[in-house]
Amino acid sequence: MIAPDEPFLCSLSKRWIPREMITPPALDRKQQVGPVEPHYALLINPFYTKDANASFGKHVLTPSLALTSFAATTPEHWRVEYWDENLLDGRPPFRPMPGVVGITVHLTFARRAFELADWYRARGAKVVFGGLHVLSCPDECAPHADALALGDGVQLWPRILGDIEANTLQSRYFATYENDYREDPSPRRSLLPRRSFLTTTSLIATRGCHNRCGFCYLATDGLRIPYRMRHPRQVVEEFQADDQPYAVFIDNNLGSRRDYLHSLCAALRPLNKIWSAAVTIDVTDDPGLIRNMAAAGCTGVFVGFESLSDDNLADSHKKTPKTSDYARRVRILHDYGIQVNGSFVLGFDHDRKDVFARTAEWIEENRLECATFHILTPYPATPLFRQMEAQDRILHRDWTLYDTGHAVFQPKHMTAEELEHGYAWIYQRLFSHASIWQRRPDEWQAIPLYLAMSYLYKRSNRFWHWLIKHDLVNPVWKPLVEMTRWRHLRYRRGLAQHASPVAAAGQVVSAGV
Ligand code: B12
Ligand code: SF4
Repeated sequence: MIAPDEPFLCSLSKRWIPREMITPPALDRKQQVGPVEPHYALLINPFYTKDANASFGKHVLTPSLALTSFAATTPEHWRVEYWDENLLDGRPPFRPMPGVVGITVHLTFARRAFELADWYRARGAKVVFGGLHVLSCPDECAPHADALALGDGVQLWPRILGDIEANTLQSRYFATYENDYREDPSPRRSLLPRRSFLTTTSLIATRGCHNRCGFCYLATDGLRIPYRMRHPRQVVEEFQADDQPYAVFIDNNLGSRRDYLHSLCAALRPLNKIWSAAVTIDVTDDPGLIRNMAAAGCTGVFVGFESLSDDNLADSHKKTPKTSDYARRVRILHDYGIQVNGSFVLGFDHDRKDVFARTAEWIEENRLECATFHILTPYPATPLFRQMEAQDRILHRDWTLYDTGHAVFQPKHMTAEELEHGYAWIYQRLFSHASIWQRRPDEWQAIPLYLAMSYLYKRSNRFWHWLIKHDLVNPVWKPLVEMTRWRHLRYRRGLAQHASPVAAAGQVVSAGV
């Protein structure tokens, strides 16, 4: 039992974080640049500050598909390069100077995106912005770019490049997400540095979600993303083509349409590979689906529980089972050997200072292998932002701090400092030796791999930093992933022979997206 005030009785240890994980690489104003290469497009994922409380491993688990998805529509006579500043290889290239620089912009790294854009534009490149922040705050972004892509980049990118060639570039381009998703080309993963990520196979099978929680970016004003699915065959082909043992589905909610997930599992099963995905806990309404997921290689799910208070969930308009039933539902996933990475939001209006202790206790009691925490963050142009603004509770608009690791609004039943303290405490508690041990699997055969994965993921930030710096993330993790896949294949053979769940599944990568 954790005392409700325990988080506030202890002082927290200072977490180690190297400078290059909090400060972006410098952009030299006097730098000599190369000549402009007109048909060279440089695509940049800008630097963002890492949170010392969480695992650095999270940032190299799998790449965002923002850039690779529209890169696939680049005409053949263009050369394309990808640069992720978070891989700690320094600032993006400039010799030769790209004719076009495409930058994805989220609110947390908007400031860095603007700096990069100003630097490249001053040296002759055309800069195109796209991504979530462009959708929610276009007027803030516009002064820093030659063109804004508002909406689906897959439809817009070839048009924008065509207009650049014809010298008819417009300042804003619009596209919806209502097209047939099956017609999109596969993301151009060949651009990605393969050694730098645990897996380069970020897959996306669907977009949208059957929910519209008031705090989620999907509820952004004017953003309409109907639930759209790719053909399971397309997903399977992409998984095979990237030749990795493990894939991460980056869908908002792979479980929104259960009939679809059943057919996707049927298609994935023969691959003998492993994968993880984000789903809502209502997928457990259908235990047959959970069984099919396990048989198809699902080793872990990322579940947005958000809160253990029904009142908080009702306020957010999240359609979800009662929280009193969450533990039983977690057991269904565990029974089929599926690890649960629970995502929890802290600071809702019904959260009091005991929320940290209660949440940690619940996670430990139910042996969630991994948990991810977020301080409630009102993203601009969402219903939550409007509510907070109307109540005069927004503390500031420094978007860099809207990273879910800082309190940017006035919580109802505690101070902003207490909320940040509680957030740091809960991470330290869940990453502690005692908590890792308490959450070990029942099956002793699964414990060594569980411990190896947990210690690597949760207690090795210095090692992560070293791996990232030396491009060793994939070579070092791949053997562990392979071991997990073998264990899982054995588990699946057992599952096929029994009508009820069988023990000792593969304990896998503690995916913490
Ligand atoms: C993979 C992922 C990550 C990865 C990689 C992130 C990265 N930037 O490299 C990791 C695990 C590291 C990560 C970390 C975090 N993430 Co994240 N992540 C995602 C996830 C699951 C998938 C992103 C993706 O690939 N989408 C698919 C692509 C195809 O869609 P897209 O990005 O919208 O791109 C399309 C268009 O926007 C457009 N477009 C985008 N960029 C550009 C650029 C140009 C030039 C053009 C023409 C078009 C264009 O074209 C694309 C195709 O249509 C999303 C949720 C989601 N499903 O989108 C969350 C999400 C982006 N993450 C989010 C958050 C909050 C975080 C964290 C802050 C969480 C935390 N506390 O740790 C951190 C820190 C990262 C940061 N500071 O931004 C939020 C962002 C909310 C917001 N309003 O900004 C999201 C939306 C999750 C959510 N439901 O809240 N994340
Ligand atoms: S369930 Fe998750 S992805 Fe769906 S709207 Fe709510 S927060 Fe967003």
